[in-house]
Amino acid sequence: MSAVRGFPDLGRCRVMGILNVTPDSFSDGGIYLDPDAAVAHGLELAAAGADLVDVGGESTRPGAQRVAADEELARIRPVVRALVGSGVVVSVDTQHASVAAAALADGAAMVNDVSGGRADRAMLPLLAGSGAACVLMHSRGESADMRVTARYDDVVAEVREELAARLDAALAAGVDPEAVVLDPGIGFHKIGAQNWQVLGHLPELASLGRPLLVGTSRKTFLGALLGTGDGPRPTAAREAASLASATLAAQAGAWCVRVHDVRPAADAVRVVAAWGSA
Ligand code: PMM
Repeated sequence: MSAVRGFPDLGRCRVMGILNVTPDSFSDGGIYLDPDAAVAHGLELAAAGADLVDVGGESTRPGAQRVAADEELARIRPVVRALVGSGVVVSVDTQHASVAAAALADGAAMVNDVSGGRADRAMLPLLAGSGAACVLMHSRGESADMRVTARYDDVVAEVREELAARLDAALAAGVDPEAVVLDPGIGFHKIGAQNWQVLGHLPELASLGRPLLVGTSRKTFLGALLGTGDGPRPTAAREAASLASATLAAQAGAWCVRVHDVRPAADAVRVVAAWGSA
C-alpha cells in the first residue's frame, strides 16, 4: 500500500473516530456541540484506540444547511486545540479552506474534504502550500436531491473516473501525491445497491494508486439492508453492521475506516492484520 505523508505504516488499517461538533448530524447531532463534551468524547475516542479523530463542524447529511466558515470554525476551534494539546492526532472534516487553514495552524494533521476540493476553490492551493495530508472524497454537486445526483450507468467506473479527476485537479494545483487519500463517499450521491457495488470493488478504486478511506458507520444503506416492514433499522441499532462493513473494508485493503464506535473497530482491524500475517 502507498504511504501517506506524515503517517507511518502501522501494518494495519487505521481507525478514524468521528466527532461531529454539530447540532444536526444524522447520528450524533447535538450531543457534542458543547466544547467540553466534544473534547471529552474526542479523548474517549483516542483512548478507545482511534488513530485519528475527525472533527467536523458542519453536517453533511442530505438536506443539511451549509454553515458559514466563521460559525464552523467557532464550533471546532476549541476542540481541535484541546485535542491536539492532549496529543491526539486530529483531522478536520471541512469543505472551507479557511477552516482547514486555521485547524492546520492549530496542529491538525489532516484535512478531510467531502467535496474532494470542489466546494472551495482555495482548498487545493491551501493543501498544496501547507503540504498537509488530505482525504479527497467522492461526491457530486451541492444538491441534496439524490434522484438527480445518484444516477450512474456504471457506478464503480464513474466513481473511479470522478475520483481520478479530483486527484488530477489536486496534483495540478501542486498537491503532493503522497499526501492524498481517496474516499468513495459511501452514502454521498449513492443510494441503496450503488453503495454495495462500490464497496464490492474497492480494489478498482485502489488502482488509482492512492490509499483509501472508507466510511460506512451507521449509514442509511445499512439501515435499509436490516430494515423490516416497519422501515429501516434505526441508526442506534446499526452497530454490528457498521463493524462488519469496517472489517470487510479493512480486509479489502482500506488504509483507514471512519467509525463512530471505535473500540470494536480498533479490535477488528488488528484481527484483519493478524489473519493475514501468520
Ligand atoms: N461521511 C460523513 C462525513 N464525513 N468524510 C469522509 N472522508 N468519508 C465519509 O464517508 C464521511 C465523511 C457523514 O457521516 P457522519 O455524519 O457520521 O459524520
